[in-house]
Amino acid sequence: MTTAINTPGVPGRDGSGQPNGLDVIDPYRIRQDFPILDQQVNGKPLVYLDNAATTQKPLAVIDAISSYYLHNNANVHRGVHTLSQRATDDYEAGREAVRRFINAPDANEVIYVRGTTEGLNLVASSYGRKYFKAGDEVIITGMEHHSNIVPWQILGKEIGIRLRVVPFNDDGELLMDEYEAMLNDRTRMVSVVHQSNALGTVNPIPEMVELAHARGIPVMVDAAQSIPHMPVDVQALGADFLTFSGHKMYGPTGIGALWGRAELLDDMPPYQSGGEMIRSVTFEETIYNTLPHKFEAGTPDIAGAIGLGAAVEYLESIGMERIAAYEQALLRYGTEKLGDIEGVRLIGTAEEKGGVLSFYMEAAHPHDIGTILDSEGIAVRTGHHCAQPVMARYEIPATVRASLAFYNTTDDIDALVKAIDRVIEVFG
Ligand code: C6P
Repeated sequence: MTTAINTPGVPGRDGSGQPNGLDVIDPYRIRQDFPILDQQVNGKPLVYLDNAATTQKPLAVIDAISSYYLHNNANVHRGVHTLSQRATDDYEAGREAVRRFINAPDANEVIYVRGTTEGLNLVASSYGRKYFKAGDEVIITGMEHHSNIVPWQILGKEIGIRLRVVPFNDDGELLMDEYEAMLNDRTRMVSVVHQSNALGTVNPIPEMVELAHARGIPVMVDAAQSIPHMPVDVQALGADFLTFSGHKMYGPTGIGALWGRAELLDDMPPYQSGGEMIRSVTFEETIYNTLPHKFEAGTPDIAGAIGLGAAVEYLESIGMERIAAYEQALLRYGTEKLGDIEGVRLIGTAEEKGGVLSFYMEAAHPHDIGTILDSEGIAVRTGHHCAQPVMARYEIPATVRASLAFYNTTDDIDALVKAIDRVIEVFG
C-alpha cells in the first residue's frame, strides 16, 4: 500500500520515496493570505479544521469588501450617479465571475441568494408550487443536509407530494440500482447533494442526471460542499439547477448563488416580491422583470456579491484542479493516520470522497471530544451536522468532523492525532 505520509525533509514524497501529491500546493505560503490562522487559541496555535461549516477569508476578499464600503458604497441598479454605477459594475462583475467559475452559459442564469439554503428553498417553493400536484414524487438521498429535506417536506404537506429517499451502503455510497428503480412517471424532481457534508461522499451526478433526464426529470444539485474543493462545471454535470454558499468557498456569509437553466427560470414565478424584481406596477397588475432580477427582490447583499467575486478570483488564481489534488493528498494522509488509532471509527469511507474526516469513538461523546480538541487549539465540528438521517443510518448520535481546506497542512493532521491520543488518555 502506498502511504501518503511525508518523508521528513522531502515534501511530496511518501515513506518509500513515491510521490504523495502533498507538494501540489505550498500551504505555508497560502496561509499568509489568511491572517486569522496565525493566532493562539487556549494557548496553542490554532488548527482550523471546521472548513465544511465555514471557511476562513483571504485578504483579497476582506479588501474587496472594505474597498466597496470605503470608496463605492451605493445602491445598485437604481442610480445614474457615479457611485451607484461603480457599485453596480462591481456587483455584476461578481455575477460574471460566478458564471465563469461554474461554466454557466449565461450570467443572467446566476441568481444571487443568501446561500445554499435559500437556493434550495427558492426552487422548491417557486418551481414546486408551479409544477407539482398531489401524488407527485421528489427523489432525494439519505445523505442530504436538512436544507435539502425540509423544503420538499413542507411542500409535500401543502400539496401532497411524496419524498423518496435513495439509501446508501455502509461506506456512504448511494445504491444506484435503487435510485434507478425509484425513477418513474410520478417523479417531478431529483434533488441531490454533490458532496455530503457529514460523510464526504462525492455522488455520481452526471450518471444520476443521465438517468433522470432519460425520463424528462429535472435535477437540482446542492453544491455547498463541492464548490470549494473541486472544479464544478454545470454543463459537464448536466444539472438543471445548482446552488452553493459563498462562505464555504472563502467568500463572505449572507451570499451565495443559484444557477438554473434560463428556460426553467423564465417560466418560474418570483420567490419574493418587492423592488427591482418588477418591470412595471399598477394597483391592478405587475409585470415582472427579466432574469436574474425577477428573483432578486429588494436591495441585495452588494458587499457580499463583490466579496464572492473576489473569492472566485482568488480560487482561480490557485486553480481548482490543484486545490482538489492537494486536498485529496491531505485526505489520504489523514485517513491513514486516523485509521491507525484504535477506537476511532471513520464514518464515511466512500471511494469518491472529499476532504471530510468524520469519526466516532465509543469511549467518549463527540461533544466531549470536541471540548478536549478545543483546549488543544483545534477547531472541529461535533454534532449531527444538520444531517440527522445520516446519524440514524449509522445508529450514532453524532460525529466529530474534521474538514479540510487547502491551507491545512500535515502538521494540522498530526496535531489532531495527538489531541485524539489525549482524548484516549482521559476517557480510556
Ligand atoms: N453545512 C456544515 O457544517 P448554508 O447554511 O445555507 O450556507 O448551507 C446549507 C447547507 C446545505 N447543504 C450542505 C451539503 C451543507 O453542508 C450546508 C451547510 C454546514 O456542514 C452548516 S450546517
